[in-house]
Formats: sequence, C-alpha cells, structure tokens
Amino acid sequence: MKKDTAQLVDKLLASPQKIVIVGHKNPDGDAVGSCLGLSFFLKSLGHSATVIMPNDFPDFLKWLPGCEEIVIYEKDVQKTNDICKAANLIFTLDFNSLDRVGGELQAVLENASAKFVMIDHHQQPADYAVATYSDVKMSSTSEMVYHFMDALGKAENLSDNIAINLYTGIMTDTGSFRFSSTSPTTHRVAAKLIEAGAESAIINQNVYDTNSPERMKLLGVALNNLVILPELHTAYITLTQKDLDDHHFKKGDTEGFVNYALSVKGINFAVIFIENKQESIVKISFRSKGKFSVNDFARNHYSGGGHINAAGGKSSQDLNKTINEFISILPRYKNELTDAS
Ligand SMILES: [Mn+2]
Repeated sequence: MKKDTAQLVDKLLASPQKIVIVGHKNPDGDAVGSCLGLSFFLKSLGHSATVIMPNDFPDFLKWLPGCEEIVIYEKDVQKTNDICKAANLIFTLDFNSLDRVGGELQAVLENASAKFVMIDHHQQPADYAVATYSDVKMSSTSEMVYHFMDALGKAENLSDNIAINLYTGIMTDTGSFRFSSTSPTTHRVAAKLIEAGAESAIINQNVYDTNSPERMKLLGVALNNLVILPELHTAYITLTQKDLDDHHFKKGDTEGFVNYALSVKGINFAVIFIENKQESIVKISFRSKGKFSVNDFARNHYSGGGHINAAGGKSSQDLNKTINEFISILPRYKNELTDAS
C-alpha cells in the first residue's frame, strides 16, 4: 500500500468514526472475509463498523466470526439506508465500480455523504474514493486488508477473528493457494494469520466439506456436459435451467464447477454457461491459465470482466445461440490460446 494513501486513511481514522463496509453483489469468500476481517480491525481501533452486503452470501460462509451481524440490503432496505446515511466513512471492498453492488444500493451509496475508501484487486478501478488502495497483482482483497493493517502500523491488532476471516478470503480467492496470483507474500501473510489463530484444517472443512447430495449430482451432470475443443485448448460446460431445477439448485451450487474444465490436461481456457430463465440471460464464468486474459475476453464479448485468469460475463441470447456465438468467436484467439502457458 502506498505511504500517502495509508497516511490519508490514518487521518480519516484519527477520531472514532461511523463506518460502513460494503462488499459486492453475490458476495464470495473474499468479499465476506475481507469485510468481516476489516470490521473487527476497525472496531479494535474504537470505531463503529457495520458490514453490508447487497444480497445474501453462500451457506458455506455462514460460520465466519461476525457473519450473523452482516446487514443484507435485499432483506433490510430501510436499515441499510439509515446506516449508510449516518456513516462518515464507507469502505468498499473487493470491487471497484459502484455498479457492482446492484442498482438500488448503488443509488444509496451515491447519495451518502460519507467519504469512500476502496480496497480492491480488480482491474480498472473507478474514481469514487478519497483513498484508493488498488493492486491487481494481489491474490485477494483479504490479503490487502492485512497489508492495510500493516501500513497503518497496526498489524499487532491481528486477532483470531480477523485472522480466520482473512484466511478464508485468501484461501477461497486463490483456489487454496493454487492460482498464479499466490505470491511468496501471500504465503507469509497466511502464515501470520495461522499464527494468530486461523486453523487451516478447520477452515478448509468448514468451507469445502459442505456439499449437498443434490450439488454432487448436479456436478455429475455438468461433467457429463463437458465439451473439449483440443485444437483451441478450450473446454466448456453448459447447464440448462432444467438441469438446475432437477437438482433443486441453490445459489452457490455451481461455484467451482468451471475449474473442473480447466483441470483437463492441455486446456488453457475454461468456460461454464448457466441458463437463467428468470433473468432471461446466460450467466458465464471464464477461467484461464497463463497469459490468456479472460478479463479482456469477458469485457470484449460478454459485458463482464474480472481478473486476467478469472472473470464473469453474461449473454442475453438463449443458451444455444450463446454457445454457437462463443464457438464462432473462439478461432480468432487460436494463437493466444495455444501459446498461453
Ligand atoms: Mn477477490
């Protein structure tokens, strides 16, 4: 974190503040972990801090210390409005453009009189914060919260509640320390978090050993639908609305499925297309290895974005048309897909 940014935030925190911490829509482990970790840290400094999420977070995170106090905008609009109005400071974590919280909450944030602080590792940050800590090389926002504490000279405030939340965020956002964003520093931070009380084996069990039988059956369908295009080093999975309905789909059930496609030998680019009849869209997740930027791919073709190796997007065409279009675009990228690693 840059020294002048840290000094600026230090000044903002010089007296007790009413702070709101907001994560992005469809919060993942990094969003929830970084927000909760930061909230425990800010409380340890004598501030009041409330975590707000635009909508509910997955069940596999519902054991995290402090998670029962998260205010879910969708469930509690009035409370969210009141808290945001009263806030002096709003931290936005794990996203960098206010539209990532969804339309209505975006308006609430835009109308708030509070100053904004951004901590985030996604590409192309917007310019709404008085203090922006943005670093696309970081493994996770949760790792950045640790560096943030350190930059304020307060790393010794690391409690077990902070450590457990930040460790969970780093672990989930790095695919358990597998993605290329995992740096030596990431491991050093993880070590500090373990020393401070994050028990790795227990956190792994809590997060990963939570599959429902329906989810495992749905994974079977997804794997059965896997298509491999060896010349293009690409593999993709499709799931129809019927596949989801047949397996009593619950939000989060398809999380991580796309990684199975990426785990096929020789594959540099993996995609999952998931039909969403309610929103009349196909939701798409992209993963890649090496230099092939799925952030660019998602931005250019699927009104989405994210990171170089992990991004999301959507299509408003039906599932078949979406797939056909995807297959027609792909050959343009043949060289990049071949030389990715
Ligand atoms: Mn993240």
